[in-house]
Amino acid sequence: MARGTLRPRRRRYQRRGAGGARSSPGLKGLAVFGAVVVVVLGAAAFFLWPAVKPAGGGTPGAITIQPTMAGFFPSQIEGRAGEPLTIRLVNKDTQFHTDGGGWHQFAIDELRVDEKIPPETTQEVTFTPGVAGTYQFYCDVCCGGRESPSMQGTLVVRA
Ligand SMILES: [Cu+2]
Repeated sequence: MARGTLRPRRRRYQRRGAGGARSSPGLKGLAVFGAVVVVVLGAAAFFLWPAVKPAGGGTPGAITIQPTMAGFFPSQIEGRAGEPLTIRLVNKDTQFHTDGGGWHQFAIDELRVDEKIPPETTQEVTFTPGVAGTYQFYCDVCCGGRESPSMQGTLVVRA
């Protein structure tokens, strides 16, 4: 009984071995398919890269903030004392805004950060907060300026 079941199994194994010898056209097909996949993905990456890459090159690890007429998004960010912090400011407002002409600002008085962002541009600012604490950042060029509670945000710097 045991031998009876073993034999067909062995035969199946041998057939598979013969199939392996015949599989070279299949391998060639696979290689062609692989080459096509590489070319198609390469072309897709080539054409899509401008759409997905961060605007303006972009610093790795940068925190993206979008300043708008309604405030900063996000308005709460974090950093570490002694470590450089890069903020990427993405201003999507147009020059046709009557209040401030589409300009925004990212300023932190205590850290002497003062960046003004023209309409429809992306700008980065890098600074290193030396001391842990909570800092207010604000925009003073639109929507009632600095006193407007919506045009403020908080940077928490951890030790
Ligand atoms: Cu603003």
